[in-house]
Amino acid sequence: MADPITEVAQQHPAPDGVIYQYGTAGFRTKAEVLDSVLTRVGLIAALRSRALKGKWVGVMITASHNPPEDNGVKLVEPMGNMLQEEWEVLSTKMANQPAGEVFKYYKELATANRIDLNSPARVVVARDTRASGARLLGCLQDGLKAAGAESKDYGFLTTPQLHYMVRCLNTEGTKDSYGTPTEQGYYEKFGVAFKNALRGKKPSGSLTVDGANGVGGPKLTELIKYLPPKEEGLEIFVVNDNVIKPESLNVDCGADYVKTNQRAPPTSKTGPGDRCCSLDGDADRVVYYFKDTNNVFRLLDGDRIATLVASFLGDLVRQSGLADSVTIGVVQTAYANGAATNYVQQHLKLKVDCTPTGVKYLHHAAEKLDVGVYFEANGHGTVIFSHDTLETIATHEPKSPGQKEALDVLRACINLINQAVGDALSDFLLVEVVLAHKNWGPQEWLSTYTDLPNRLLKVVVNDRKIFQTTDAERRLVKPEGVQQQIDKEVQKVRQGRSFARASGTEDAVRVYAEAATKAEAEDLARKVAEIVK
Ligand code: NG1
Ligand code: ZN
Repeated sequence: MADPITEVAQQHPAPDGVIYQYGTAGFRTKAEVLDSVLTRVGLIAALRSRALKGKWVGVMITASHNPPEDNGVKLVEPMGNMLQEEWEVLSTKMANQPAGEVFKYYKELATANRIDLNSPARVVVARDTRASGARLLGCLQDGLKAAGAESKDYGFLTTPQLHYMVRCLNTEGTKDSYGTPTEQGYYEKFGVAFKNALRGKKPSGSLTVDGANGVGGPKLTELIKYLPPKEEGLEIFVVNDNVIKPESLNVDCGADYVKTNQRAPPTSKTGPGDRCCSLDGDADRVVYYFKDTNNVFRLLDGDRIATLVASFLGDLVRQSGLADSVTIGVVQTAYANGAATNYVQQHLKLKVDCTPTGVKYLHHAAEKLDVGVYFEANGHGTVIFSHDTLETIATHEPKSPGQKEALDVLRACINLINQAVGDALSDFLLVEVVLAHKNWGPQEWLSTYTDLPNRLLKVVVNDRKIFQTTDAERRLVKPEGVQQQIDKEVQKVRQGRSFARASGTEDAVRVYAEAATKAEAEDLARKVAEIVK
């Protein structure tokens, strides 16, 4: 009889000819070819937990903003961070082993990483609302069982909720305890923090939240029960929350639709000045938008959230009397609008770091700062505070009632921010707190700076792997000569900036261009797309 691991690998064979890769967001592709991957991710998760002396690691089954027929899976480290890069490589190798080789590779990994295969392994699992989720969960559990891992299934959760659970489970009962590892614990923590951060300020009007017909909708409906009643707090309308019809997930709604098409979901019925935001399919991304008085759609994307939050935290730090001991920095990618970068550097006078695309790079750069505000333009991000900074803020003695007031808000904001990972629910509550304190509506927020017109294009090429970049993906080193051609086009337009890079999640090259006018930005993007084609 075969050993249990070979047996499950053979029960869930990989289809011929498919090559898998653990990319910026884990494994992600058509759900129908993912069974074998899930089983092997079960094996890897067990090994990863054992390598970490039995700490809980997480497995999230989701394909975020991708279409309903896709699915994916990503691993979560014990503190709620994304999987270590070295293990991404091992996961890719495991996913591509022939079934007969899986057990051998499993043992090889154990030997190479000095893992005792009889030691405990603990894995927590959750999934989004995709139709394929239940089947893929079964494949994952087969892998976990074969590897002898203890597992905890939270059912449906947003991705950030799963990250939260992992961090809570590993810090339970310690001085770094992050919260109670239950859904209720999550809602209570963020509900209390929201109330404390508002400190009696009432957000103006209401907020309409588009749940992308994904898991974020019902989870937000639950969270609302833990927020202050609408008379004292924020009135929230949840729309596009149809999870009974999984084929509607991310279709004509959600953060990616809004950001890519620069328009509200067609079902949107809000009037001028009404605040709206859209989550993505697993609720780790959020973008805001509204119609101005001329009924023109206005987007407030991740860059805007970063600038709003950085400016607010900067004020609180100063008003608390902490300006000399705590510095704030903003981390962006090349997709950040040039006007946002300029605003942070020139107006807020804060440092900006630029990293390659992918939250793990931003998170890593933000970890080096006292307070690191990081957001991708698409609305994926959060704020993290260093250990020393948390200590400084916790122990600071205010010298006036004004300082105390600011310090109390700052401390509440720290609790309101999901520091494990970008979390659309926690992010939008934070935005609402900032707007309430500043007494701003979306128009005031938009008026802080004017975005440079820009265009993002997806170019299908023969082989995207030949496109190699440097300088945080802002310049191509290969294919040779291509960057020089791009530079030539960029120089022809005013305030021009453009770059091309291979997508990490789709089989395409993305071209970004911005310029002083819409026409120039569109033209530049088209020219650069022609060059890379
Ligand atoms: P790729 O496909 O590598 O551009 C996209 C997003 C990223 C990030 C990842 C993971 C853009 C331009 N790119 O990456 O920001 O969110 O997906 O979800 O939005
Ligand atoms: Zn997502």
